[in-house]
Amino acid sequence: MIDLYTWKTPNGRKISIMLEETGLPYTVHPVDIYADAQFAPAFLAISPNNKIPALVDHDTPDGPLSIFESGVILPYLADKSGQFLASSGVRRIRALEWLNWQTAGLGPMLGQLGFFYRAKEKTPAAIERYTKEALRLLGVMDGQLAKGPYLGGDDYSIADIACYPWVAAASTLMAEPLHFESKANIQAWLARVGERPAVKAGMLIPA
Ligand SMILES: N[C@@H](CCC(=O)N[C@@H](CS)C(=O)NCC(=O)O)C(=O)O
Repeated sequence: MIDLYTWKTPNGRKISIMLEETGLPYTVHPVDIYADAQFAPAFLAISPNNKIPALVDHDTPDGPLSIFESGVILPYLADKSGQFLASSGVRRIRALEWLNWQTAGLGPMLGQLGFFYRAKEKTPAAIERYTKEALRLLGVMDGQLAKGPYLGGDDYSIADIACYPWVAAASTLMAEPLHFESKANIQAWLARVGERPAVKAGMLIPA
């Protein structure tokens, strides 16, 4: 059994989508980051950087294993289930490239843009900087999706699972400044990924 520690954010939903996709049994433990639950000592013992998502896998040969950082949790669950990441070769490398592109680039940049975009006190230089970088990243993504249906190529993978909750949120909350209307390949990918039952279910966790 897996214990998932998560909240209603794109980073959290990457893992609930993955768990829904794999069919691995899991229990959800909501960590209300707006009430500072991420600073509770019991949670910090699992996730010392005080961020969701994190999990504990109780079903390993060496006893319970805790993992934080979605960029590590996703390949772990893929390898454990044998799904959504090739075990070796070029398909594995391509999926891991785009997974890292999300965790190191797209996620942090959209996160910063969202913060400054919604802030009551406007900081034009910050909005300009993060809008420019988000547009660049989404342009790269649209170009990649012109070459194949999924980020890693022909196969749906953990790279798509990592990107989906972020891009779905941005396309709803910041459609205009990020010019989603001109990103046909991303729009088609959003529809393709978004219609998967496991994605629909994972996006609603925690309720
Ligand atoms: N690099 C981390 C980012 C996780 C992250 O930023 N989580 C946010 C919610 S989306 C969080 O827990 N914030 C709470 C805090 O910073 O105190 C990952 O990919 O897992």
